[in-house]
Amino acid sequence: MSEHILYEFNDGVATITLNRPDRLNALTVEMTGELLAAIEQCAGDDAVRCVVLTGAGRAFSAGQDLEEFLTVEGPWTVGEHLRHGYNRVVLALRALEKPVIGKINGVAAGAGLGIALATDLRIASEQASFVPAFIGIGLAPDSGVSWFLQQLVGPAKAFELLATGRKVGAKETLSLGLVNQVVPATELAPTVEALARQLAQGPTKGIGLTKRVLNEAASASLTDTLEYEAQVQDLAVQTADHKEGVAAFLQKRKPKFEGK
Ligand code: T3D
Repeated sequence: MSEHILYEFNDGVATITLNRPDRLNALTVEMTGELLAAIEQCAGDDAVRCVVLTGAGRAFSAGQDLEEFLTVEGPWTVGEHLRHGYNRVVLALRALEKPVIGKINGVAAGAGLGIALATDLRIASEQASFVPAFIGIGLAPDSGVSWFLQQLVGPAKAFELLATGRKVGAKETLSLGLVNQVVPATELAPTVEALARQLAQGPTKGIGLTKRVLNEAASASLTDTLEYEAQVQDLAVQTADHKEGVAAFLQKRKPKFEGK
């Protein structure tokens, strides 16, 4: 796709790699735009049934490139920069109705942490860590980090992590529920590959609708969620994969989902 955002496609799985390893995949305005374009490509291509997001080298991403941050000139405020860049990336990941696996190969900091937490599930290497780096440079959280952390670990822990900015090692990310699994570095690629393959062979529309319901439920009442689930289920029963799933169950065979 570009020098700093790599895009590969294999067997239903698109892999997007942040590729600026000498800067720990720190994100520039250009890279953020290219990342958004890669996510949009995944959304528009029916052949893509699972997405893996990772970083090249020893980091997932160190967040905003701080050298660029100092030198960016133009009419935009930082708030406008966020609205145009990271906010759109985070929302695009949440809106993408396909499973997105965060393959957390190393440190994820600042906006890089927001992007990692916007994936649907995260498999981390033992060498990975999360650094809510904002406070280290006197900033408040952005890129959704306040929202995701509060959802995942509750307000008191979220405050502790954000106000201290301390590094959270892989073991602790697992115990806090920030990642789904931690594996030795050498096991990261095969573990993610096996899971991505499994998800890519699943009922993609049903998985997408599951994500839609979870997104909505995150900020809705139980009453509203029950109603929304009922509406979404009306859509799910119309999918070919639902019909295949029921037929396969009754015929006592393995379903063959086509993602339709
Ligand atoms: O306008 C807007 O949109 C504002 C948005 C802001 C969102 C944000 O993301 S704010 C947060 C920005 N990120 C940070 O503050 C993190 C800065 N980096 C670090 O704290 C550390 O590098 C890490 C904890 C991530 C990793 O530490 P370590 O010891 O493993 O690596 P290192 O030695 O610090 O970094 C290695 C190299 O990468 C180093 O360059 P060098 O010395 O080898 O030439 C370092 O300068 C560079 N690097 C790391 N992070 C960044 C970076 N270069 C530019 N920007 C970075 N964010």
